[in-house]
Amino acid sequence: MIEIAANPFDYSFELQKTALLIIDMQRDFIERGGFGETLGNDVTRLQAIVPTVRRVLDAWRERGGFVVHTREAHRPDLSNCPPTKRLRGNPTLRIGDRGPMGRILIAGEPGSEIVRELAPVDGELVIDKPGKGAFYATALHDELQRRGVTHLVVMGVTTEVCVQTTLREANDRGYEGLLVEDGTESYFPEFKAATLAMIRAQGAIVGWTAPSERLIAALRA
Ligand code: C5J
Repeated sequence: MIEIAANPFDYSFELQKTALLIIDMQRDFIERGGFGETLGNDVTRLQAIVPTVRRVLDAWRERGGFVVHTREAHRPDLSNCPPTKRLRGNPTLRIGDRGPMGRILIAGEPGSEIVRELAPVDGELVIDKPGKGAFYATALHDELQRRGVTHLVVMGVTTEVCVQTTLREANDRGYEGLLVEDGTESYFPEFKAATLAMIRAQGAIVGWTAPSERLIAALRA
């Protein structure tokens, strides 16, 4: 059993029953010319967490833990992208439009790939998801159940959109979720802070949060 001092109280997990779930660390959100930037956001905020996510990933891999990566990626014919999602807001390029890294948020396009530093390796599961939550319209729950996973350690972007939605979906399905505080980021610092507070409020109503250094120290102890 691995135990870390987390918020609002200690979080314990068995490595064999826990997945490291890395949400949407894709070029489309993190690099210039992708979806995040077309919406008018400063992507450097998200780039800044890549080394931290990599440090946790390295420690997790060293212990032989199971890793799941998600990508927000739609079918090329957009049949799993509701028009309401595509038409929302006023981006310079919409989902499916061609940008500098290929078609925006479309599976198989360069922009939908996970950033090079965090690229999946053999044995890690990659889930393409059409929604914000990683459980919606994907095989994630079945894949986790098949492996006996009960706990999820979560990182990725963006904190208040796909990360928070996934943590709430996980909570409803009975998983114990921990969000790595400096392993997640938002284009809006105030939204990140509010999300961390909401997750751990009321006695971990959605889940726990903890800084990466505590998780890494516990993994390497
Ligand atoms: C967004 C995500 N922000 N991965 N997607 O649209 O959080």
